Amino acid sequence: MFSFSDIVEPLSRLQVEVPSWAYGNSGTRFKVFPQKGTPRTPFEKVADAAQVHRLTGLAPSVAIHIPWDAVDDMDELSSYAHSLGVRLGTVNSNTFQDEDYKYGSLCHPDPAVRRKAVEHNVACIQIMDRIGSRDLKIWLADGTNYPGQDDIRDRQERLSEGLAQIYPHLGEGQRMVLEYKLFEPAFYHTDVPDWGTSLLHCLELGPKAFVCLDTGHHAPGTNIEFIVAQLLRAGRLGSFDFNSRFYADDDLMVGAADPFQLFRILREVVRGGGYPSTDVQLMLDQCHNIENHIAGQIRSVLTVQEMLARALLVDQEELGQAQRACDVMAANQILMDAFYTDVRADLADWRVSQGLPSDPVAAFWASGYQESIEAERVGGTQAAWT
Ligand code: PSV
Ligand code: MN
Repeated sequence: MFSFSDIVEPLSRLQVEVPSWAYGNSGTRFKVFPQKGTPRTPFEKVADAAQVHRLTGLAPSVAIHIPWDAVDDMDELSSYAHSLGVRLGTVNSNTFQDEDYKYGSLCHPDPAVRRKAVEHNVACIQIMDRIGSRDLKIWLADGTNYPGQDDIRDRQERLSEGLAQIYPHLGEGQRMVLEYKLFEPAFYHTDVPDWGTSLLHCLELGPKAFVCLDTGHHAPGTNIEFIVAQLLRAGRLGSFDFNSRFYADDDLMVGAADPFQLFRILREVVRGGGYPSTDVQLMLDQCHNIENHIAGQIRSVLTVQEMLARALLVDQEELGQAQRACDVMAANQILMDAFYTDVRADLADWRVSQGLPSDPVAAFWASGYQESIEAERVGGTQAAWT
């Protein structure tokens, strides 16, 4: 096993993208509990996200969602982000909150609705051009609730056609990441339910299309690290939406439910060459329904760092020897030793060496930032997931 000093260099290259929507209010279909100081504008969301980077040094970019984060002048939002030491990252399109999308977007039976969804994605690419984003993330709520409601096969054809109309708009260095999700909001079938479906569409589209893996979007018990290995083999793992789940798409703080799973996933990312390369965008996709939005984000990026550190501690050479010798016990022990290594004190020291607070969550509470936004952000409409 490596020691902490061996892994400092690769570890210090970690960048976790945070989602603008994590700073808004969110909840369940039963209740959204508003929090004091919640941003009312995309500028305020970016300001909160910048706090996460200021205190951790790990979160230099903020993913935006269109139209939630559309402002008259996107350059201004981008410059504002830069002035706070962060930048705008992935652009997420939204084809799930307009009346027209009741029966789907890119898969809708009506060509006019499909055209509208294509045009929205093209408009998102134009925003990417302005603000210098690399990735367009497409997550579709498309699907059906009842067997026979629509033709599953026709919907795949429509999807393929729609994606092919969006794809040519991607410029040099830009990519499309197609996210899959097992179910919800559709309950019978979903048009992009799994990594295989996403991958097939990406392969059809061309080299700028990649799969986005949201850790909350699988059936319970799914071996997610296997999917990671497979997509990296195919060169098509584009990004992660990290979060954690106990039951469905819970969007809880990453690592909260199963830190060992997060470790296994990150180890497979390292093993497959997905890190420290930045070709795999590590992003959070979370909702903080009951915990403070900013503190929840800080904790989450720190957890990714902590589990990545443990994953980097695995000496691949040593593990490979045990594996090739079919030494089951030794191989498993090598992995578990890395997982059980407590790196928290080393990480605190590393932060101090970088001029960062040793305990970023405590530093956030001590900074007075929360009090200041609670005092300033009075009136207006608080941002919310819906
Ligand atoms: C809905 O499940 C979802 O959480 C997807 O994971 C997207 O990434 C996100 O919303 C934002 O559109
Ligand atoms: Mn997601």
